[in-house]
Amino acid sequence: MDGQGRGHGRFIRHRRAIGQCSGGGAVAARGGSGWTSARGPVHVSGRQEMAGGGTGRDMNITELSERITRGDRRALSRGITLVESSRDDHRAQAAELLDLLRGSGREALRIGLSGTPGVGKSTFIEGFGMYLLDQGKSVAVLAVDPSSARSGGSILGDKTRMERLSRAKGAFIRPSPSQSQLGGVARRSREAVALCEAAGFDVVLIETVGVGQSETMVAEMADLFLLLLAPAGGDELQGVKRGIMEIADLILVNKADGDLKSTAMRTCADYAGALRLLRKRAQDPEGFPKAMTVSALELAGFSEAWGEMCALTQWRRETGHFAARRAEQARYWFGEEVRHALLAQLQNGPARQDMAELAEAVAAGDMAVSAAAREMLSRLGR
Ligand SMILES: Nc1nc2c(ncn2[C@@H]2O[C@H](COP(=O)(O)OP(=O)(O)O)[C@@H](O)[C@H]2O)c(=O)[nH]1
Ligand SMILES: [Mg+2]
Repeated sequence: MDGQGRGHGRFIRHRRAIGQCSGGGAVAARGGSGWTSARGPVHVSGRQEMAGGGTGRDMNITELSERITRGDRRALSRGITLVESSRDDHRAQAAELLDLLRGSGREALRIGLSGTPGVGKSTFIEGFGMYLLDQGKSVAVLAVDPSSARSGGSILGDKTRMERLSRAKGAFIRPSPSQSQLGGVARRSREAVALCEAAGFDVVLIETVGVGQSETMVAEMADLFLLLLAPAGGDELQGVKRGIMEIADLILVNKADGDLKSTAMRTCADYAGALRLLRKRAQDPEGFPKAMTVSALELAGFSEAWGEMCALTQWRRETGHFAARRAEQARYWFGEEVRHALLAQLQNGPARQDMAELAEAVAAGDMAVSAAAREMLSRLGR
């Protein structure tokens, strides 16, 4: 009861802060068109700077949030570094920052992009990113890469393939954080997406390598999920996991150029057929999910693909599926955060001692497993 009362008090204080912020945010958002001309130089950060960025513990979160809302790239980078940090004090600051920015009233189109290494993700992001800039959209690129701990960041390693985009005004590229645990990377990436959104980007591209769970996690933070595939013989169609097909909104068969073009068209037809066999999803209008061909190298098929993305997004907005999905995603990440925090609590601090103690009691036959587990949970609740 006591704890609840305290929590409620904090909630009210936060709401007041957000109320103030959303007023300012709305003004900033209206000035959004002005923001385009005020774009600063692109800041590509591969370095793990101190989350405080030199200001250390005195970093003013309110000021940081205001600077992010103004589209300040350095502030955005610093904010992302802060949310990626696992230090307890940084986590608290990150939570405060995200809570303040929640009131920005801005909404980017979040696009997840997945595909196996070599399929052309980096080439596609470079070309498609430039295409979007030409359409007057600002673009942020983030990566969720479970292997980044080993490879040192997929986007950073691929920067040569994103040379133009990384230098372009209106684009922001952020390499993946160097954490090894996928869940951790994904949770923080989702917060980085929120920061980019608050900074006023029109489109946030979230890249992930097609490894195990990472697509599911990216799909849980995206409004649209694109699966990039290579032209292939019929046999390889079986190689794409059904689960991944099921979360795709658009399958893009890349490399539809030169000698590969006819193979790409056949592959595309195969996938279109396979998509039709999947169970219909409520969030899709007739004809979706769809398979199309593109050539990231020749910059072909982008306007068609973007047209489909816009059509799908518009339909989902009008039918309420867009907002419903975001609400569902918020629920999902809340659950993830709590589950993770509980596990961390079990593994650290006094709970770890309690766990060991009760495990011993169980091993010695002094307590039943279920009774010991109940005892453990009640100790956690204290
Ligand atoms: N022919 C052709 N090659 C491409 C295309 N897109 C990418 N590639 C090539 O495929 C290779 C892998 O591309 P990359 O973008 O690094 O793939 P990633 O590993 O998915 O990021 C590179 O040699 C690219 O030049 C395309 O549309 N057509
Ligand atoms: Mg790449």
